[in-house]
Amino acid sequence: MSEFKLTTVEEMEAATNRLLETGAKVGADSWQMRVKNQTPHCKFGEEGMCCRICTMGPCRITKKAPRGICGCDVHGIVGRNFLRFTAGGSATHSDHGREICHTLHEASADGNYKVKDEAKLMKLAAEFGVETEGRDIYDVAHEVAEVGLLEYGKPFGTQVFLKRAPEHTQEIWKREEIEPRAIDREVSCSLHMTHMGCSSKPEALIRQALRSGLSDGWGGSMMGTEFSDVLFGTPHEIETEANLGVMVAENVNIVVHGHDPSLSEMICEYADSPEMIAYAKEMGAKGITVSGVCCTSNEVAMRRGIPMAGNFLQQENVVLTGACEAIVVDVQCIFPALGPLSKCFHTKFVTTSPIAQMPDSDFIRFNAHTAGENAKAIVKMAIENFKNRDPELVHIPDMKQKAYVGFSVEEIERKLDGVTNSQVDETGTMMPLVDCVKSGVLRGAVAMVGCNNPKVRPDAAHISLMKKLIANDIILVVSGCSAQAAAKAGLMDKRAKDLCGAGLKRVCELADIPPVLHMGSCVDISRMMVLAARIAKDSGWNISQIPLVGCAPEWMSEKAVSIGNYVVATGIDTYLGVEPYATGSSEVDGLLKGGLKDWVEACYTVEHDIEKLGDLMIEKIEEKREALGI
Ligand code: MSK
Repeated sequence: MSEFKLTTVEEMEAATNRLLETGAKVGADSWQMRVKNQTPHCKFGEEGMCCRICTMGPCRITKKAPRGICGCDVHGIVGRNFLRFTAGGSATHSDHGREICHTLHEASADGNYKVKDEAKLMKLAAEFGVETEGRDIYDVAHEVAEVGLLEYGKPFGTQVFLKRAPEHTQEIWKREEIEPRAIDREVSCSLHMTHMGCSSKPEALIRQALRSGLSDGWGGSMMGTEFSDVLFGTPHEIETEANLGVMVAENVNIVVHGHDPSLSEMICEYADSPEMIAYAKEMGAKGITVSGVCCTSNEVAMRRGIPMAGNFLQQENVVLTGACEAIVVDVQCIFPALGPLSKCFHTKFVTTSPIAQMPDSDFIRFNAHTAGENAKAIVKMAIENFKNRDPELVHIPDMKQKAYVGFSVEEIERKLDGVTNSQVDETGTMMPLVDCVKSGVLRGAVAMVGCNNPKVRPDAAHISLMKKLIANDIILVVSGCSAQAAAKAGLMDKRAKDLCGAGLKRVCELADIPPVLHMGSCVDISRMMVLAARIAKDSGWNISQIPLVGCAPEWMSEKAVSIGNYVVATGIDTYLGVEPYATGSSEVDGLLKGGLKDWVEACYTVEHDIEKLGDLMIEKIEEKREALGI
């Protein structure tokens, strides 16, 4: 076995710089250049103090002008902006979940989509009160999908998945009046509350921000995760690779990007077919390589072992290799820059969703009925584009790491059973993990999630924090672009155990896991909520007592704020490396960074110094241990 060495951020940056040289040759724009043009950023925007929700303004709050034209003060303006930001994220995740529900509703024994995980479907049916006895599996699937879809607009009651939370958490949600009702209602209500002349009281706005976030994490996102598992299989440990070196110069390279696995699953299926491989050979390539960017990549990596070319701020790099025949996108986190950039190369930029339509792209409208044809057309298009490459421009950085991914809650449970002698009942238990934490073999856990953001040196915060935490016997569960940062660095290679403290190293050896566990895409943070709930139930602790914190050191999107809100509202203290647009109001900022504790037993901490951010998380974990007397 070759000697194991992490890939450093410096090495990744050098690879990017080399690609940018190619970009300069063909006159390509890049995010690195656009950041320069956009800084310094508008201070009013950064602090959340600009109001443009009616046409009397826009109003900006200054010492001289402490109120907008309607009389709203800075606290109301910042609070409203924060709530709108959350609603945007909640809507986005939840609509993704809804699309998956529709796909399940279309599934049939002889159709494009089938039920892959029947056991999970049956579990969901029981949870949703759907009769299964003597029924055809697809009848059950369709009814389960319908119940899921009704969660978006049901006139009465609260989200069905809330019952998965421990009673204590459910009581808090009820007491604080933040139990999410219908998913769409919470988004609508947020927009209503922030309309001109409605709420301007920070407490009311932030309470609704938590509620809207919860409708995502314990509603729409959870639906997205569960239904994806039914359709495409619940992830289990699988080996893959990460970083740009997964692209293969001699092959047709297709890169899938976005979030919804429905199309990418089909593309993987066709790209692997003997017919398409033969066609690629006919066109002069050796074969076909599908790799991914962002969360579509996480989805297909977790279920199929499809390699991960990169994360959010690497999306332009895949085109800059000059070896990308097609970058195929679905929804979310896609740079519109990919259109003009692809025009500098032979790359086809293929948009597929009416929700994410962009200039300079080939739009192939994808839907569940035509999924097979769509995927086949896209794979063929990429193959036929191979001959258009300019060999002079081809450069794929020789950089990749091995990664073990696929740690769903079910897989973590299975793996951790090997660690201690706890009895496993038929429904499984988290006791082995709890025992490790109690004994101090593991000090605790960090759920690290989120994006890249040019405000933070890309990937540096994720990787340095992970290294610090595992060295302190703190296990990581990760998702989204944070997961890809870990994989690119090599932290999902099982040999990374040698970078851990003695306790975590032992756990990694016994359970045969890497110290950083890939739990999936952005919607899969709902898996982390289920994991926390399971640990709480099995240990008898409240979620807020578990030596567990959340962290998003490089976050950038509205979805991340929605996530942060549901993680905090679930009782998990959350640490950020980038400020939300809320510092303009001492009242809103104070609530987020402290006041929320009185409502939901957790709050946010923001620290730009990444070293300090790590120290603060370790301190919090130790504080929680002490409070538990362990
Ligand atoms: S893809 S939301 S940049 S994690 Fe889910 Fe990455 Fe953030 Fe998009």
